[in-house]
Amino acid sequence: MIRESKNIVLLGDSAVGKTCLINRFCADSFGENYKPTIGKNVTEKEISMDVGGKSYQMNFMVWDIIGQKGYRYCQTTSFYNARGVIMVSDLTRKETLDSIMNYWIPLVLRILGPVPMVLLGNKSDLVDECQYGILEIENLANKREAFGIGRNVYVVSAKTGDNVEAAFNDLAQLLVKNYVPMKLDVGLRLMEKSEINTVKDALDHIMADFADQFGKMEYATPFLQHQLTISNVDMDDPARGSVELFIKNLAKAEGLYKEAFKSDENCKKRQVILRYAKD
Ligand SMILES: Nc1nc2c(ncn2[C@@H]2O[C@H](COP(=O)(O)OP(=O)(O)OP(=O)(O)O)[C@@H](O)[C@H]2O)c(=O)[nH]1
Ligand SMILES: [Mg+2]
Repeated sequence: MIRESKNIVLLGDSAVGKTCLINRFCADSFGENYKPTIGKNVTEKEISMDVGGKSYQMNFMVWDIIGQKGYRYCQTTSFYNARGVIMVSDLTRKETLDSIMNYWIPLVLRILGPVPMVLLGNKSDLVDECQYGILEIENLANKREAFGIGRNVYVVSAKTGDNVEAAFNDLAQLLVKNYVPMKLDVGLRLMEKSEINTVKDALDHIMADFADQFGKMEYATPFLQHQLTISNVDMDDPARGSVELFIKNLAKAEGLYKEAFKSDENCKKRQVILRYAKD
């Protein structure tokens, strides 16, 4: 018996069903209520399998991260040492397939390189609403040679559970069969001043900076979540006033475990970042 432990991450636009797929795979459950993921959550799952006549016990650490576009720096800090990727699109919204190519794959290539990957079209239970099928996902997967190892595609449903286990197991097999060296040169590089155009960019930068100082995004997530809620921040379209309040509330929370001067300094730095935003 060979024991392995691997970090994998699910990526894809908001509301494609990443959290539901993880709940289905790890806990065999499903909920209709949509609660956007902010920051990062980690779930563990053990799977056993045979590869090339050897039996493996794989400890999967499944990472669930913020899917909203525009939070590139939070996304980067959340998945930069993952070893495999599950790319998720929503069969009822064609634009979620397009953004795999336009947004998610370029981000993965930059941060991780060509790691093992499977591509999913989720919500296959909504038969009448599907805008595309497995062929379109296959076409995408075959488009560029270099963007991932494997690139098998599945049409799945987190709701019924159809094909969910098969897809995760496929990635597990890819991870056992392929040794991919870790890219060592990537860490958090915060945005240049010129890259901060919108309040959303500034919020992205501030959250990533907070998580970086905290240690890890998964530990920072409950704090960020709470402070965003009490500051009334709308992640889709954050208002400047709410982000100002968020900065103050973060500093208050940081004051509980950091020296006062450090939380003041952070507060001032983040106010400057927000001032770069032009909208
Ligand atoms: N019918 C159907 N609905 C689904 C399926 N998977 C997810 N949903 C619904 O889609 C919505 C979004 O699901 P989530 O898993 O929260 O989406 P997400 O990708 O984690 O979204 P973010 O955290 O914002 O990035 C929820 O209302 C789910 O109930 C599915 O297979 N079939
Ligand atoms: Mg989610």
